[in-house]
Amino acid sequence: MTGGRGLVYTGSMAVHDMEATARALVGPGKGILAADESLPTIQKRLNAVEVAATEENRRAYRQLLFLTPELAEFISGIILFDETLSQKTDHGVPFPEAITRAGMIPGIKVDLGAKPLAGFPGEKITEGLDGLRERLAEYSRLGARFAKWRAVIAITDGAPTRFCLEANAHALARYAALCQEAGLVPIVEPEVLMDGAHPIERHQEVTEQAQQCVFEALFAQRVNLRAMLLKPNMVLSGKDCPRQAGVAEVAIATFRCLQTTVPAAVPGVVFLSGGQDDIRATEHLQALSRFVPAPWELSFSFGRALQDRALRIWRGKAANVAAARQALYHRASCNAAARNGIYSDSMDSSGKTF
Ligand code: 5MM
Repeated sequence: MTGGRGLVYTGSMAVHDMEATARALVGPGKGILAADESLPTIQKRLNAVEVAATEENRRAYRQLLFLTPELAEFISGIILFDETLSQKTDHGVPFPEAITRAGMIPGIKVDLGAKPLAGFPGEKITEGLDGLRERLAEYSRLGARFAKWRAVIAITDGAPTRFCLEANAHALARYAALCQEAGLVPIVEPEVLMDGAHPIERHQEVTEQAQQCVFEALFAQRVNLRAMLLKPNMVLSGKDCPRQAGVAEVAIATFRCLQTTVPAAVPGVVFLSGGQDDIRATEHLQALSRFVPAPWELSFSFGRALQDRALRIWRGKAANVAAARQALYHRASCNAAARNGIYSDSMDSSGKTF
């Protein structure tokens, strides 16, 4: 079977199914929960609330998130880490199946992390292409229907270099092409970090360059733009910049960047939160909704901005699971409302502990 732009279908899902999955992931009022922390990252997150990062605690924490009642009202899909894809609920149901039964779509992070880029001190390249075709076939067999790969771009005086942007874009496009060959929808994530003292204008300039490189590479490598999602950073002032841009300014800079770089064929843009305060991330999403209807759906694929409060409530105690789930449900509902342009401060100032 062949699809748009001559793609040959060899996986378990036809091209039109991938396009339908991509659209479902950005369906009305829904966004994605990123729960794909790698081992070092989940260790950091669990240790921060004084929980040991054992395999069982990682499983228990992910179970808390995934089995949150009615989460599918606001969450379309969940990104898992390799280990999690093979783990099971207390009742022995594999997580991908439990997520599907709950009405959400399971996905998988397939990159192997950002490593130092040889010859370019301070810059990083994301690895994981070797053997990826085989890993994707296995992930698909285990139930994943979409995938994610994150490139990490830092801003310093001399960085990012054009070489770093192009090398990461090339890898993102190689990954995306392999995903589509396997019938998985690729989420393409070029993250320009908010670390640094740069003004918002510099973040906008670099984000625009990074996204331009990504779409040039995707086009060159014949990726079907209708069967993928872009996961970008919002355009922000550097964390240590003395002047912090306001909410409206962030929304305008972020939208202008997308307008300049993202073809209309892409069904959706799902923002990462990148270490922003969770409520501020929701406010930014709400401010971006003023640009709707845009050529693409504007939604979220937050990790920390959805999970942080739930994690801090849980602290590894079974007695706290219900309250932690309420906190996750609440943040998901706020971000879904923000997508629809109907979030208001009052949703977060109702006196609840979360
Ligand atoms: C959940 O964190 C993801 C995995 O990070 P590591 O590979 O560093 O462990 C990360 O890619 C995440 O999906 C995105 O950055 C979005 O999460 P945030 O917290 O930025 O919204």
